[in-house]
Parts: sequence; structure tokens; C-alpha cells
Amino acid sequence: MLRYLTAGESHGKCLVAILEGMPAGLPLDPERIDRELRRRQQGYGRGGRMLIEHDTVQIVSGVRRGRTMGSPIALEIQNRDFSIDALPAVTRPRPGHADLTGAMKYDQDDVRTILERASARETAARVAVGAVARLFLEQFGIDCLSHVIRLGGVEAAPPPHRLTGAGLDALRKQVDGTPLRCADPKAQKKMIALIDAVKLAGDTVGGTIEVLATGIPVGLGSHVHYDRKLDARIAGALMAIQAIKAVELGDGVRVSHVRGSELHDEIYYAKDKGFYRKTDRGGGFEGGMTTGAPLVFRIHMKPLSTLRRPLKSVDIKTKQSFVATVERSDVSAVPAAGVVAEAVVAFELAGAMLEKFGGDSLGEVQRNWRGYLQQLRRF
Ligand code: EPS
Repeated sequence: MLRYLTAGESHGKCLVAILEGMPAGLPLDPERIDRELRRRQQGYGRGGRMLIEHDTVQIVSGVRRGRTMGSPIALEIQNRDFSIDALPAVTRPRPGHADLTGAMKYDQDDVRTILERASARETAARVAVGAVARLFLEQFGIDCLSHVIRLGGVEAAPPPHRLTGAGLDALRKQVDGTPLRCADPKAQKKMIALIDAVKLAGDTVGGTIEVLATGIPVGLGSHVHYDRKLDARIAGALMAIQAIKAVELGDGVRVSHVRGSELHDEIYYAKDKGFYRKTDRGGGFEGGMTTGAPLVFRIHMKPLSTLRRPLKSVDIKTKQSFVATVERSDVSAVPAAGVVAEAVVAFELAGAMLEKFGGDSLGEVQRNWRGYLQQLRRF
């Protein structure tokens, strides 16, 4: 079983993660983890903290001479803004953040005890874990990518969903290095203007991200039991990203608006490619199992709850109403949430691959995988 834990506070010494269950023999280049950490720090609309931090990983254990050893992999990311003990107490909870509920639940007079861990800074550790999962998936030709399809009220033109690996590469070229990881340059311009306007107003704005994965074999996950349905596991992992309020698979909420005849992906057969579908409205799943089609998830992010524009709240010490004034915040972290989403999808897929093709070395897992692909040819 592949599992991980993260620890660390936003302004603590560092963030750490322990990844357990990765087989031995996987080449692990720390630069590939750093690349993902850098991607998470980017995106138009981010705040001052990202100018301070230059996230890089220290691989503390589990790797020898560039390859995994089969033992737990411990990863560490230093916080440059290590100021947790010097920072003043916070008694003014932000609406929408974990502040008030967390302080009540953990019996704390200082909201900082809560917000330090609730902060989305923790996602750097998840991205580091996801980067290792990605390197594992690469060995099986599996790849994933995210791009922004809506920001506030601005929508990008929808991309084609019948993606192959090559299609994903083309989309990557379109979105990598753009300010908002958006494939529609016209919409992106409007999104940037919106972020500028929202920033001026001291406000924040959310958005929608599409997360895609290709190269997935038929039959990851299972229909036989609720907690083995991989679509549900991935959806749960996506919902667990800070500020994500809704997750869609394939056609998502549209399924309740249309008739069955307009929705289901019809099945075809050709001698050279076996069974196939011409559409991918199911998002790559049937019965909680992967169909072999690309996975298509969409996640909806709320506007961040740290905003300069006053929102009404009550001081937990004085019980007096106040209007919040906050200095440092992201106006939007939507593209960064997409990079985090890629990481959590990669982790869930790596876990599902290991469940199905399990082994203690990369070679053993690959042998099991090849044997299964051989078996599939019978169909
Ligand atoms: C973040 C670091 C934080 C915020 C943001 C994400 O830095 P600081 O709180 O020091 O400004 O920029 O956190 C939140 C959005 C949040 O709600 O806490 C990061 O590394 O991603």
C-alpha cells in the first residue's frame, strides 16, 4: 500500500513528508521534484510570500545513488519565512478560513495555532510527494496535466477531450509558462485584467481547473466495493485540497441535465485497436474502474479567504465586531491549485497501480503490468 503523511506549519522551520510503499529501483532525480515545487509557486495573482520562498527539496531518506531503496522516503522543504514563534497572536478569525472553528475545537485563544497548519503552504509537501509518484507513473507511460478553464466569470474555450499522450504534450506546450496555465490566450488576457481589478478592490477570486491524465491502463480501481472505486478516491483527494469546493468527473454536473442517449460513451471495436469509444464523457471511468480513456476531472476553487477588503467578524478575546485588515495575501492561486491537483491525482494513480501490479522492486511491478497487458490482448 502506498501512503504518506505530511507535517509542518506555514511559518515553521520546514515542511516534511514521508512516503511509504514506493518500490525499490525507481530513479529519483531531486531536480524533478524541485521543478514541480517551482511550478506550484507560479501563477499570476500570487502574493508576497512567493517572492520570499524558493522551494527546493532535501531527500532525507529512502534513496541511495539516485534510486529508491524500497524504504520510506522522507522529503523536507525549508521555509525561508521561519517566524512562527515571533509572530503575534491572532484573535480575529477570517470568515471562510479554519480560524474560528479550529480555535473552538482545539481550545485555543490564539488563532495562529490553527491557521499555521490550515494554510495552503502545506500543499508544497503534497506536491513533493506527487512528484515522486509522477516519476513512478512515467515508467508506465502515465502522464498528467492541469490547466485553468475559468477564473471568476471568465471562461476559456473548452479543449478537445479525446486526448492522447501526444495531445497532452501539445496542451502542455500551450499552457506551460503562461501566466495562468490557460490554453485560451484571449480568455487569459481577460482573466489577468480581472485579477488586477480584484486586487485593486482588495478582494480575491476563485476558478475552475481541469486535471487530465493519459496512458492509464484499463481496470485500475474496482466496482466490487465502495472504497475501491478509484474515481471516488481521486475525487476525495481533490476535495481535500485547500479551497476546493466541488469536483466533477467527465461531464460532471451536466449528467443530470441530459438524456442517457446523449451521455454514455458508445462502444466500438476495430481489429487494430480493440475496444474503443469516440467520446469521453465518462471522464475515463465506468463502475469506478478506469476504461483506458484519458481521465478528466474538473475542480472548483473558492476565492481565498484572506482578503484586504473588510469582511465582518468578531474578535474571539474582546467579542467586539471588527472589519478585518490583512496585509499579505494571494489574489488568486488557481493555477497553483492545478499543480497541487496533478500531484494528488498522481499519488492516487500510483497507489492504484501498485495495488493492481504490486511488487517490491520497479522491475517486479513492470513484469506484472506487462503480463496484464498481455492478458488484455485476449479481448
Ligand atoms: C502559501 C503561503 C501563504 C499564503 C497562501 C499559500 O503565505 P503567507 O500566509 O505567509 O502569506 O500565500 O496561503 C493561503 C492561501 C492561506 O489561506 O493560508 C503557499 O505556500 O502556497
